[in-house]
Amino acid sequence: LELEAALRRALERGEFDLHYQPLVDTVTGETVGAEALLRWHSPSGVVAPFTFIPLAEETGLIGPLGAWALEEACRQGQEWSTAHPERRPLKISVNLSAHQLSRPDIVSEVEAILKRTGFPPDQLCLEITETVIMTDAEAAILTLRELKALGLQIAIDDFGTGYSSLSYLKRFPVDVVKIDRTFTSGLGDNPVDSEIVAAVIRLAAATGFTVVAEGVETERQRRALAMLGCPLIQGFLIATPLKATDFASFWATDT
Ligand code: G
Ligand code: G
Ligand code: MN
Ligand code: NA
Repeated sequence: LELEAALRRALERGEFDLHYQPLVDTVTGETVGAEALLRWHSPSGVVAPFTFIPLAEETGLIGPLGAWALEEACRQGQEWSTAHPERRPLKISVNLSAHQLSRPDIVSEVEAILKRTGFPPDQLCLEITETVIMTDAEAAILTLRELKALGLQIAIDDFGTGYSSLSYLKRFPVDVVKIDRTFTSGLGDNPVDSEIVAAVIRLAAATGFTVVAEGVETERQRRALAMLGCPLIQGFLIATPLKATDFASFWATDT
């Protein structure tokens, strides 16, 4: 309860901000986008999301917090895009939790945020996990269709760690699949991981979604992914989640 009150106060005081982890072209290294990740600058230090997101979900505070994160990411994305009209439009990914997706007004909320910020919908990607979908599959399909109708993209995050992954790919309007880092980690020495990643990439080619490999930490993994034809990568090898100003510098120096 104390932490809940602290979270509420933190939101009022503006103690949250977003870090941005680059999403790069596996072969050229060009930065094509960023995943926005919440950070809480609490009076006693920086708090990582895995400690406060679950609580924010339990208490419903994820509603206003998630809406703030989405609006801030779109505002920032629009600021970067207008500052660099000569560059390839930057994609911004934002995580959406189960609770957020099941809010009855989520679609109009996202629509309003896109309108207010002026961020082009086709540059926004919303990341959801397989678990989110499982909670109420039929309702989730409807909501995702409505969100996609706004012109944005949907990514399945942590792909391969939930249940019935393949049936979801068939039934859900998915644009991007993010291969979980537990599969990326074995690339180069674990043949099973290589086969799994290769299978997802083949499936993507046949089904029309794009693939991001998460958690790329070594040059060996990057090379393996390039060989397998994985178009996009994200991970500590390229960059950790960066402060907005640091991401802007990173983006500016890659081409
Ligand atoms: O940055 P870190 O690895 O600590 O993030 C852990 C998890 O917290 C992410 O994988 C993501 O699922 C969740 N998360 C981070 N930022 C947000 C956000 O803005 N909204 C939601 N709903 N979840 C987030
Ligand atoms: O669940 P989600 O994919 O949204 O989580 C993203 C989180 O994963 C980021 O907050 C980041 O801290 C973490 N992450 C990003 N790249 C790497 C990596 O290369 N290795 C590890 N171990 N974690 C990573
Ligand atoms: Mn994510
Ligand atoms: Na993930």
